[in-house]
Amino acid sequence: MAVKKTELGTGFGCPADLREYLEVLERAGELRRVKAEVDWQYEAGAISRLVNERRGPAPLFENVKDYPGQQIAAVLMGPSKPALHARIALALGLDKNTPTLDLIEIVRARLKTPCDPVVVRKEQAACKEVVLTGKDIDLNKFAFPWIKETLDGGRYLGTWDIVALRDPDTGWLNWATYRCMVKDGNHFAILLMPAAQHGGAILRKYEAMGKPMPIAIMIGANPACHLAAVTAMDHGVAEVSAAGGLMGSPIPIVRCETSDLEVAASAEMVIEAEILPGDRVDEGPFGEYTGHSAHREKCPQARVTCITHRKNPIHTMANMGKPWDDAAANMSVMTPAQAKNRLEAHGLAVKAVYTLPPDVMVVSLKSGPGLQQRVVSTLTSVPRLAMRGIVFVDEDVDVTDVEDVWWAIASRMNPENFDTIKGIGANTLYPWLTPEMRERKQLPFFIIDATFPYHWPQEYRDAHTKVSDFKHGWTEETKRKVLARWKEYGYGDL
Ligand SMILES: Cc1cc2nc3c(=O)[nH]c(=O)nc-3n(C[C@H](O)[C@H](O)[C@H](O)COP(=O)(O)O)c2cc1C
Ligand SMILES: [Mn+2]
Repeated sequence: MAVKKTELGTGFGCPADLREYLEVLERAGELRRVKAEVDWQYEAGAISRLVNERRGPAPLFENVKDYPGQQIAAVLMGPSKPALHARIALALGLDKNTPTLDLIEIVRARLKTPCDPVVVRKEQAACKEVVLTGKDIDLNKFAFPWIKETLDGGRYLGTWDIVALRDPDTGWLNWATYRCMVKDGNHFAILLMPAAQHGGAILRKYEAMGKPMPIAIMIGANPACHLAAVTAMDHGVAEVSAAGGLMGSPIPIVRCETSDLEVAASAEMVIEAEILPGDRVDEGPFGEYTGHSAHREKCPQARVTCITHRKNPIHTMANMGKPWDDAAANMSVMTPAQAKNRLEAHGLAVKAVYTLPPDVMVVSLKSGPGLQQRVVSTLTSVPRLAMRGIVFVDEDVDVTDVEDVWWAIASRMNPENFDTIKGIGANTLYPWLTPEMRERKQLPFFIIDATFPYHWPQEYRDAHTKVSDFKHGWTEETKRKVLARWKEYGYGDL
């Protein structure tokens, strides 16, 4: 059985496992139980993509064709309405209407106080209720969805998953979200991007030693673990300890059956596997978070060595696409929190950081000598913190509001303040790459500085840069009068 939260405490009142999270979502109106029979092939995918696009409550498919007793939960941290990040706030034990920038500040504080996990015995771990080994291993027994009918190359067991790997030199346990495509009953392919991500770097070490790499895929762990697994942590940092910090209590973990990897004891399912040196297989194509499909590529192949799961396991699905999805919604909180902490650690003061999809970081600050350049070098030093480009705006611009950010670029950017840095990115999922960039896995990075230069004298600013809007165009007295009479003018509904 799962370790009860009373035994460990859940610190900030975060849900202790996926099932508790689903209850929290339901109470907050953020979950829809889909009782009608739904096909795991294409149909669940089509529904959950529309839910993303309409920012509806997360669907829980209770009646999946061919798989009685198994369910699929989708869009678990996708965009909501009116509060975009409602489900992420609930995952963190907070009010669903917590404003985005407050959410980022809270995450920032919690990331500064990591909490190491606690190892529990196999009998205490819900993820081991059923253990399948040898001939009983068959990935086809499970309701893994084929998401996009005309874009995806197959069924995906992992989209909203956590992949556990261990650094063979230091013992560092890395947990990260990487997509996994089913190949046959006991093989899957995994997208481990070699240059940008920790998983690819760890695999290189095993392959250099000519050793198989143990790997374990968690499906449906507690939500704090998923938030940590998508965050660009520093090299050597265990995401499971960051997850403990997010929860305010240690994450119960348990040892795998066929390796020394440790996984979340509360997970719905754990797929243990190994990657043999140099074993590659086609992965993809896959409709991705860039809002475009990503090509098929040779990727590492994993051979399943054991599957453990809860009775009646709940599978999970992230449904990537334009413009918002689980990745964009949670990374727009987690990545800025991590980035702002890093800037703070380097003594760089900025007002706010946000990530607009896909992968554009927006930083508001009081422009200063060399400040923007130092922010760029600090953020680009960690792959994934700033992937595509950075937009600098003045402090009066709301970084979370696309319209405000675009207005700042369109009205304030001197075209001479548009820069590129050649060859620092490594993400090959972008649709705009030239064949050469794809081949070299080296991408340019853009910098848009839409701030007014810090050295302009006040007199020059006053003459040219005052904002023309309600806030700045009238005295407080006139604005108060107009607001007081607003209903009288016939605008009570606005
Ligand atoms: C839904 C979702 C799917 C993702 N899929 C992948 C993937 O297939 N490959 C990848 O390299 N990163 C993927 N990511 C991004 C990584 O999870 C993220 O960059 C994380 O910080 C990587 O962890 P690492 O630094 O330990 O490698 C995905 C993120 C999300 C939210
Ligand atoms: Mn990592």
